[in-house]
Amino acid sequence: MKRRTFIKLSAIGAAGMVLPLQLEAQAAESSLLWPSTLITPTADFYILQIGKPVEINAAHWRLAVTGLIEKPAAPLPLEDITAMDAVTTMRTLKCIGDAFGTEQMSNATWKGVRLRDVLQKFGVKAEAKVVVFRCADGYHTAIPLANAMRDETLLAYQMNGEPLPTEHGFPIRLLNPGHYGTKNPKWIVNIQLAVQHESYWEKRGWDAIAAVKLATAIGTPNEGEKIKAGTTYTVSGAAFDAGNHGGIKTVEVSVDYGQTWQEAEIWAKDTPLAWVLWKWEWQVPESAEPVEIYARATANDGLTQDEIGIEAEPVGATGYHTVDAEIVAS
Ligand SMILES: Nc1nc2c(c(=O)[nH]1)N[C@H]1C(S)=C(S)[C@@H](COP(=O)(O)O)O[C@H]1N2
Ligand SMILES: [Mo]
Repeated sequence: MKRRTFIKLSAIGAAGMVLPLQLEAQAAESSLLWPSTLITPTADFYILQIGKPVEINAAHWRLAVTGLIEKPAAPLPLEDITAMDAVTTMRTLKCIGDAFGTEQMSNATWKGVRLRDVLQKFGVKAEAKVVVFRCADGYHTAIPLANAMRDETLLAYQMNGEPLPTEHGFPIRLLNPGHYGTKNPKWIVNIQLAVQHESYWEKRGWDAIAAVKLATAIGTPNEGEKIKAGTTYTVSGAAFDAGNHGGIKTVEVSVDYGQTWQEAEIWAKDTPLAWVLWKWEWQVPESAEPVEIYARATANDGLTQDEIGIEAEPVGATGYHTVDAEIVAS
């Protein structure tokens, strides 16, 4: 979707959305920001998979748990999963292939059960090292058993208060904290305990662990945007570390090629497993000239993003997001 269409849709979506309390005050003025809401409306949430989304009939769907388990049992119908203790939480997903500015990053509120609770029904054998997810579209991916057992690792069946939409993995998808989209499989039909597994994207050269890297995205201005000289312009965006560096501490913006940095205001945040949204009021100079906007984040563990970046393939991009804009006479 093109950025401009996206902004319009977000603004419409935001009007009908229930915002967390601390955001209500900002909502009115935030329509010129991107992202403009902490929670991405479901209709605007990015969608990515190897083929077409799979339409699954919940009545016929079952979740099989197989492999190195102690207590083989019949596959679980959806009702058995939704009857378990549930967790509701905010979680941002980001694609490992997301070069800055491509917007393959969105945030939602999800409801689901702990993967650990499901695995414990079947008993995990001591020799199991990985958990393999096989999906209805032929996708398959594995995560280390230690990740699977984390408190925050969920099998989600709701997104933003509704059953998971087809595009996002109905009836069940994995939410694997700290890891890029590749490790958050949709349309799961089989969970297998195993010693090792080579996943779909690993076979094609991408990283097996896929830990999210500290990253900052500039949402406004757009690439090539014309900004009026002498006005106040709000530079805005999102920053995310998926909790891998203790969460985002500060975001800074530079309009002089990184010589000086100005601290942005973090105007919306929730858990470290969700992005933070930031904005910075820029007193645009009087002179018409090209300008390059840089943004970078510092995490709570002290790590600051580096100017020297790496390409997304194979482990996920690092470096600053930079946007070329133009100051024009008003
Ligand atoms: N079954 C299945 N799950 C999948 C994929 C896929 O191709 N098939 N793609 C993964 C990738 S690469 C990403 S970035 C996320 C995107 O999730 P979303 O479409 O809900 O945003 O789904 C992940 N889960
Ligand atoms: Mo992805």
